[in-house]
Amino acid sequence: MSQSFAAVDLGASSGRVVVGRFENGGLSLDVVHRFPNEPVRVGGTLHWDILSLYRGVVEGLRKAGPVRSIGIDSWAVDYGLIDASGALLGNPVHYRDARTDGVAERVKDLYQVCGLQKLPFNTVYQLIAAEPTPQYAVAERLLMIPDLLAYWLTGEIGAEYTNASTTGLLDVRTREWSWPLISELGLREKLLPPVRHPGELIGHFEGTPVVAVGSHDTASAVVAVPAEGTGFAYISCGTWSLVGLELDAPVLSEASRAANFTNEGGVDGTIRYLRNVMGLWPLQECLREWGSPDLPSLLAAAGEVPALEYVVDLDDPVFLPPGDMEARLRKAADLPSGADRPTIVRCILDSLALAQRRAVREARELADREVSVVHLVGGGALNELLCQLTADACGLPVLAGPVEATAIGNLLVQARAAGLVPPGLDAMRALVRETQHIVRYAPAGSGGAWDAAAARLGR
Ligand code: LFR
Repeated sequence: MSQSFAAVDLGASSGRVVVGRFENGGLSLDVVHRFPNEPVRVGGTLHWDILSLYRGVVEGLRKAGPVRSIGIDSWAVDYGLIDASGALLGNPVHYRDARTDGVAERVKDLYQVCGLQKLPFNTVYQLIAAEPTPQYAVAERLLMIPDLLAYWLTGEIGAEYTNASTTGLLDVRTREWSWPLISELGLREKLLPPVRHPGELIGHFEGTPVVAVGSHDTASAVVAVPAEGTGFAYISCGTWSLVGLELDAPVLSEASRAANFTNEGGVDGTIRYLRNVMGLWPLQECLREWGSPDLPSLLAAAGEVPALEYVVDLDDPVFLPPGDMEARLRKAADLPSGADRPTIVRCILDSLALAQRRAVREARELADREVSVVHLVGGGALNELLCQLTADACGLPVLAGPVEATAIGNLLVQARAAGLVPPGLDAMRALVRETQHIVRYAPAGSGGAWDAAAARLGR
């Protein structure tokens, strides 16, 4: 029987179908299809082009050939509404759209129920913004993006747990929908489908099983963090940097709420205790504005720029929306008008390393956890300058890789459901350690310059 599995992994700027082959204790990956994910602004609203994503998924699955199963993950919080006939009611709205501006401020604090960082785009705030629309009035079900794609592939409806945990409507203690909160907010209970868990069979696509994985991309990425034991922090670094710890139970203290830490649901009942740090988004936006210049030479030049001369607070929501990123950075960092692109890139990376350091430090204090190493997974692991700066800023070794953590986590959960990998996160992580390329960055310097830069930002 084939030992191959297909991971559908949708990111904010592209989607991929990755085939993973488990053989002789090894795991080999083959990216069989890549397709763009280009948001579309229509009538003043920023949407995901969900049908083009679905086409990419189906084309990729055809290219993948025969596999034992299929798993789907994507970014979190966004959803589609379907009517009683199963038809999609409009294109899903992008979490960076302005429709949620000011909504969170109108809603009571939900931390004790859902344990989530207050981000303006959490599903709950999007739903409250959508409530007055005719689409909402006739909606029968809400399906998160991976659940919507799984529905189109299989005809089956459900809400995968790790992604449901990002909605703000799931009770962080019971791990079920919080019906009291849902009715208190005046939302319709019926919208929310039954919760399903990673490893469960969803249905079939052309005869191939579709299996629930950690359908929140960050949940899958954390599965593939090649850590040993519990004394580690992780950074899942791509468009966002998700910086935090893996815990057995949520931290719901007032200090944790005030520090805006999230308790998202992980695979195998773990809690992903983390903060959303702005990540590589400002760099990606600058590169887009600059017409996609060669990144390696830009990073090499940024490496020559003096360290920490210009830093910004990347946790500032001013950097959330798309467009005009260079102008926003210049203003926030008070950059001289002659500052060139390498200086801007250096400002972004120094600021990102600082924000990551802050999140690692706060997470360990708030959760009272010893941390001796930082694992940095995802596309950011390819950025050597960022990895070194992160090690220096944190004063801890950074183990960078795997780059494909999300797809690997997706594949591992499927392989485990098929009986190819033993139970437990440790077994999956051992397999990642044995089969994937990981680079160690030792911290350099005393950390004094980072303390001073943090003090300049008042953080
Ligand atoms: C990362 C991610 C984050 C989530 C953000 C928006 O891709 O899934 O975890 O907060 O995208 O959905």
